[in-house]
Amino acid sequence: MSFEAQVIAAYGRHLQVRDATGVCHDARPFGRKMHCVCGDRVLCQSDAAHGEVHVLEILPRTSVLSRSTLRGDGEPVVANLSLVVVVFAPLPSPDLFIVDRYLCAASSAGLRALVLLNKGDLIDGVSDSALTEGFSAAGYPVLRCSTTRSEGLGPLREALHGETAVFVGQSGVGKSSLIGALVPEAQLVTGELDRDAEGRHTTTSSRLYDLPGGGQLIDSPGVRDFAPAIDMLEPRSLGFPEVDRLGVACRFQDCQHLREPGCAVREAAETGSFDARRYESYRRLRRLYAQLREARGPGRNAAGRSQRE
Ligand SMILES: Nc1nc2c(ncn2[C@@H]2O[C@H](COP(=O)(O)OP(=O)(O)OP(=O)(O)O)[C@@H](O)[C@H]2O)c(=O)[nH]1
Ligand SMILES: [Mg+2]
Ligand SMILES: [Zn+2]
Repeated sequence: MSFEAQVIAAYGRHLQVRDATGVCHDARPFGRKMHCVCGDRVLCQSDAAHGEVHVLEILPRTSVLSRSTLRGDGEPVVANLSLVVVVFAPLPSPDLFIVDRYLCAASSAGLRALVLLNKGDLIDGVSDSALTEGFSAAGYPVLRCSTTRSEGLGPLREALHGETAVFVGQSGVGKSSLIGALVPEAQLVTGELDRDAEGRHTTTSSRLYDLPGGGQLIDSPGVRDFAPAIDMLEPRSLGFPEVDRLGVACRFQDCQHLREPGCAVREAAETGSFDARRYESYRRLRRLYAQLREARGPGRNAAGRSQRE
C-alpha cells in the first residue's frame, strides 16, 4: 500500500514520516541515492511483511535550504520552508559570519529570513545594537528574546504564525530551548538529544513540530560553520542585499567588489554607508566561493557531477 507523508525527522537514513491521518512511521529511503530531509513530502510504501516503511519518491519541493560540502557540492538541509530564522546569542561567542551565510543561503533559495537574538538577559542595549545593526541596515527583520525570562516570545510567535520555519545557527544559542517554549509537545521528545564533550545537551537531528495556532517549526542541529551551496548563490552579490543594491553603480558590470577601480560597494563600505563587517563577510564568502569551485575541480557542472559521467 502506498501513501503520501511528510518527513518530520531525519537522522541520516533514519526517517520519521507522518501520514495524512497524523500517524507517524519509522521509514527508510528506498535506494542509496535518495537524500530525504526534514520537511520533504514523500511517497511511501509499507512493507507489512517486514514491518517497514520505505520512501519511494520525494515529491517536488517548493523550496530547499542547502549547504556546501567540503568538496563544494550542494546538499539539502531542509525542504518546503517559507521562512529561515537565524538564531544567535551573546553566548557562546557569536560568529556573525555564520549568520550572514545562512542569510545568503536563504536568499539564494528564494526564502524570507529573520534574525533572532536570543539570551537577551545576558546583554545590554549597546552591545545588542552593535551585534544587530548590520542586519537591520541590510533590511532583515531583527527580533530579540530571552527564553529563560520568557521575554520577546509574543512577537516571535506572531512572526512564525502560519509559516513553515526552520531555526538554524551555532550550537548552544538556544534553538531547542526556544522551540520548547513555543511548542509544548516539544519537551516530550528527547530522543534527538545527545550530550556533547562538555556534557551539554545538543541536537543531533532535525525535527518538525506543529505550532499551536498554525504553522510548522523545524529544530536543526547547531553548526560550527556553514557554507551555502555555491551553485545556488547569485554570482554577483552572493546573496547580500546591500551588494545587490549598491553594485548597480560599479564601473564594471562583472565587478566582484574586491579591488576593482570604481567599485561602489567597496566605496560604500569605506564611507560607512555599507556595514564594514558585512562587507568583510562578503569578501570572505567571495574567497570561499572561489575555493569551493576550485575544490570541485574543472569540468563539473551545476549538479556537482563531472560532465563526462
Ligand atoms: N541565559 C540564557 N540561557 C539560555 C537561553 N536560552 C537557552 N539558554 C541556555 O543555552 C543552552 C543551550 O540551549 P539549547 O536550546 O540546547 O541550544 P541549541 O541552539 O539548541 O544547541 P544545539 O542543539 O547544540 O544546536 C542551554 O543551557 C539553555 O538553558 C536564554 O534566553 N538565556
Ligand atoms: Mg538544539
Ligand atoms: Zn563593485
